[in-house]
Amino acid sequence: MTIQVPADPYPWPFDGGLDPTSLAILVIDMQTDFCGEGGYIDSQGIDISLTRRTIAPIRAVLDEARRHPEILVIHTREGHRPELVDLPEVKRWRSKRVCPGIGEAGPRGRILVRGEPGWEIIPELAPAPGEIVVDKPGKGAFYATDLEHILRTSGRDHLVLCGITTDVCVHTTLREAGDRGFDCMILSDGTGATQPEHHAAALTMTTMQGGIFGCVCGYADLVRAMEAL
Ligand code: C5J
Repeated sequence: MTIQVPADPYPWPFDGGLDPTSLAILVIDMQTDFCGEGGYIDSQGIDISLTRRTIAPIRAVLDEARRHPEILVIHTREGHRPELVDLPEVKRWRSKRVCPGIGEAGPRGRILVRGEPGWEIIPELAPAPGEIVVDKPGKGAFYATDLEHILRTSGRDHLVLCGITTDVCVHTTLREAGDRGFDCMILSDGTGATQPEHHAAALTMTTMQGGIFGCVCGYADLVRAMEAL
């Protein structure tokens, strides 16, 4: 039986049925700095319920994916080395314009610095033993990481993207993946942005022109499809 996810604007994957051996689930940057109390986003006065709304949907997807050992689960973390040698000066400068910037002290340690409490993945979505964690210095998960090498080596052509934020790290990764020939699907309720209109626009941009960057579905449809594997 061929199982496809009823996504918008095409049933996913585009080239046949869902195959756990070619599927990877990317959980992007579910770190305290982006969705926890005292993290980077919270320190900017932004309502973290906008990013925290993704936790339950992602958890449901992970619970089901973990029942299928052939599905590859990859978590990413945005962050910089403590010496900040991998932090471009312009990124540091921009980040300081609204609140304590990247590398500076915040309530959850130095902001977006590897090893600090704020940089950790939130406990609700902690990687399970054996799941891959990719540390990235940029917004996209392909830049300056071994993500592409891992995906190619393990034969993954079909990527599910969830995490935060829809308009920044999720969309940058989506675009990087599309140019590399991966068939991508974003979870509409498993992603979130600091401005709801940006979230909506990022999803619309994905599906325009026949699915210029991929397609979009709700987490429950993906879970149902995985249950049927
Ligand atoms: C941001 C991210 N928003 N993970 N990072 O700076 O989207």
